[in-house]
Amino acid sequence: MTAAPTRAYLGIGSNLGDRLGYLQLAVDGLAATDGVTVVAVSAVYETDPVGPEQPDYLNAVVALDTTLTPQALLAVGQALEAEAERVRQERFGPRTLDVDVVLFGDQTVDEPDLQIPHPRWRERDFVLAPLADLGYPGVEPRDWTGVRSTGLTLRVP
Ligand code: GSY
Repeated sequence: MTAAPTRAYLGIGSNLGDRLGYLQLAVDGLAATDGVTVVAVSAVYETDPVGPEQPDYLNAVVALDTTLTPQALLAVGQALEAEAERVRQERFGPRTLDVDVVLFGDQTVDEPDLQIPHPRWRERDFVLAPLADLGYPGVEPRDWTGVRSTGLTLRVP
């Protein structure tokens, strides 16, 4: 018997190089992962950086159903970051690809390397705007700060 899948929401962001290409790499990689079904991908937003001075980000949120554990899903995200040749330098600094497990059903995780729900998701308009776009319950569209529509979209394979 297989476990019932859990609906999870992953934030993806890029502010170096081919930003849209790296976001698409993340969506494609998630869709190709055993135990993951990509359900929907939000619109792509251009967002002011939160953290040290650095280029603007492209951000989106991926809704998926998964039979993986939160830790295994985190590992998938980290492998995709590595595939995008992300170099870990400054904390909160620029990156080719960031994949964050923001929400995982109604589960909470509090481990050194993984906190779910993401501790700052309710303060981050670059996460809330895409979640509102996906119709996430309790997140209503409003005037977001530092978040601009781009008209760009990501393919769901
Ligand atoms: O936490 C995700 C990486 N990140 C971002 C981001 O994705 N978007 C914006 N706008 N600012 C950010 N600062 C960090 S760190």
